Amino acid sequence: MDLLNLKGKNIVVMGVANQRSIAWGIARSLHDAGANLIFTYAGERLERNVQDLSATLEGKNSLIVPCDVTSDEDIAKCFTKIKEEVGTIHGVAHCIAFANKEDLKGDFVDTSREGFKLSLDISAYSLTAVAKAAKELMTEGGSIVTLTYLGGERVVKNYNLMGVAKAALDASVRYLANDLGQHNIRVNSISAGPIRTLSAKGVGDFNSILKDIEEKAPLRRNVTQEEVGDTATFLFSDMSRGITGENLHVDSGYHILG
Ligand code: NDP
Ligand code: N5H
Repeated sequence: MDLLNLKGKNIVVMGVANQRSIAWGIARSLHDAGANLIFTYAGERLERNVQDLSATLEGKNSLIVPCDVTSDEDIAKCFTKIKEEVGTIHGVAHCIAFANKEDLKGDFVDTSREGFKLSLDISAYSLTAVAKAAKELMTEGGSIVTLTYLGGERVVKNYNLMGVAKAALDASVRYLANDLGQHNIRVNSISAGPIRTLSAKGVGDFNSILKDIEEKAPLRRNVTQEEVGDTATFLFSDMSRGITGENLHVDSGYHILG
């Protein structure tokens, strides 16, 4: 019996920058479950990365579409192209966030208006803009999954502006779940433990953050892209059909600690 029921389902994966991306972990897990993947990327410099990575997946070539989520025009064009190519979609993995480097250190109180606007636009508002466009293509129901971090629930050193952006994202998940449930579209998030990706690069203290998890988290180890990917596959699958507006922590249990 195929409990996942993902074979041939069209899932849009947004936010593959390279092979370390959490989005790539999600893509591989969904591919193994038999889903048909559509990739979106922002910067032109990353188009080649996404092409090369998607070519490593067996089977037919994936559709790859540009989408800078700060642009309404890009989002509209992107989902129009996807509609032309595949018609119906069944899921979207939203793996996108950004904050200026200077807003990820020092005091949160020093955050600028422009930095705040940019980070909240890319990291939080984009989920709503994407959900609205995706809803039109989810004619058979669907599942939307985004990625969040513990720093949106409590103060985590240096996460600063991103913590406020994730809090907005987390609330957006609940309001979107409430709006879209009547169309059989579910909206959930995964709160991932720290994973060394391009975004995490250059973040001071990352090694000590990973070490702290190894010492204190209930599972006494860090999590991997594969583990987050498999949880996303669960959230896209029929196995999670009764779950919406939820945040699942894939963090070795670290969030339960006081
Ligand atoms: P990556 O650097 O691999 O991915 C971040 C992605 O965001 C990139 O593909 C980047 O594309 C994309 N992005 C940034 N700005 C835009 C934009 N304007 N339009 C479209 N895409 C954009 O890092 P991760 O895999 O770590 O990050 C994925 C998600 O996981 C993020 O939401 C992050 O907050 C979350 N997360 C990460 C954790 C970690 O420890 N790594 C822990 C918990 C959550 P481009 O470079 O083309 O702009
Ligand atoms: C407590 C921490 C460590 C400190 C905070 C890190 C926050 C990182 C998230 C944001 C999204 C990183 C970011 O925007 C970096 C950019 O300023 C510079 N990088 C880039 O532009 C690269 C090239 C592109 C690909 O990156 C993006 N985002 O476009 C949190 C960590 C323990 C966990 C973590 C790393 C969480 C998270 O949300 O990613």
